[in-house]
Amino acid sequence: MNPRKPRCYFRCGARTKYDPQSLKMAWLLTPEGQYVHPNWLSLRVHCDVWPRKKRENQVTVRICFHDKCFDGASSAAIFSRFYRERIDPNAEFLYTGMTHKASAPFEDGIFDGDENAIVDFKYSSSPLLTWWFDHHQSAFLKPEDAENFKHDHSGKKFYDPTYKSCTKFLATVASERFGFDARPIADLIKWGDIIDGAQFASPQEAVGLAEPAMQLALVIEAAPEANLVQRLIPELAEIPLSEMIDLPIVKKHLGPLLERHRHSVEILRERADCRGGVVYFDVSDLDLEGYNKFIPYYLYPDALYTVGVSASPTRAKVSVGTNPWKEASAEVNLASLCEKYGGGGHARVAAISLGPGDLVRARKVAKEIASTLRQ
Ligand SMILES: [Mn+2]
Repeated sequence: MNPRKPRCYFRCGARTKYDPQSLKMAWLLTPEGQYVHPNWLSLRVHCDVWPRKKRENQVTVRICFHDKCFDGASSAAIFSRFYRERIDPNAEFLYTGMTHKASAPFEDGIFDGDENAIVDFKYSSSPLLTWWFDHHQSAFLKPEDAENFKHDHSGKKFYDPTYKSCTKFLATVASERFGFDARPIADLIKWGDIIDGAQFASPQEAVGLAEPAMQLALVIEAAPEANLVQRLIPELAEIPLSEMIDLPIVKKHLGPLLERHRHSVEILRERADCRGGVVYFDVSDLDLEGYNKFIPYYLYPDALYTVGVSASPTRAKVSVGTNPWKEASAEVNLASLCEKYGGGGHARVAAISLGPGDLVRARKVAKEIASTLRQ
């Protein structure tokens, strides 16, 4: 299949060749005789503007992915492409973004597809779950879930916390076990691994945001638009990253977000308190949850850890990270440290999500963790 040419932009049969230049200009004629602006193309996933007609016997695949995360989005994109190429070319994909919440993440009725997949997110022991790929150390909410996974013999649920990204893990498993050709999306895999594994050459590369992948990651993580990532995933599976940032729905967010990013560097410069190798900051009074997590190391290249408190309408959050350009002690495991407070994550990056009204506790926990990490 030609990866540059999506099969069908419109469910009702209108077809168009993928050409970003002409797409910007041309209005498209639907089978009902209406003209539609190409900006509406991306609404096709979660919108009733275009009536969704399920073809008879068409398999629907519900993909739950780690929301507002480049690795989560690229894992969902790669899973869709893999499924279409190796399992069922006619499947319809539905996407649900998952966020780490203080309460249970899987609501009743969430697994409503003929097949249900979770990528880059916690395991669910629901019998409705058919595919699972994750690399987070804290992948199991309860010991019973880990036990359930251990006894799963479906051959479709995969876990490996040694991978730096779910993107690379998923692409590797799909290639080795299911004959998926990952070569056309090699660039996406490379950047998924760099971004989720924080494998940047320098803090300047991570904070400068010069690469298309970095700019797209910024939009995915911070664009204030509901269901944006769901709409980007189908494109991400098909077109190069350099073209992704030219899509109108990406472009309209990019300028303001880059501006905001530069502003957040200045805010953190004012707020950061660096002592004993730990940068502590509290931005919970500002609307800054999606700040770039490398800014503290850009400002304090010699710091070993950061502990930050931030807030959004849905949660208060304590983020804990290790300077990826420094040799940190192998004994310090931030996921284990955060698990003590009900959080989790990876050995070198972890977080604790509390209820939106729990700021006092978030600050107390953050200060405790900062003093534990100080030398
Ligand atoms: Mn990940």
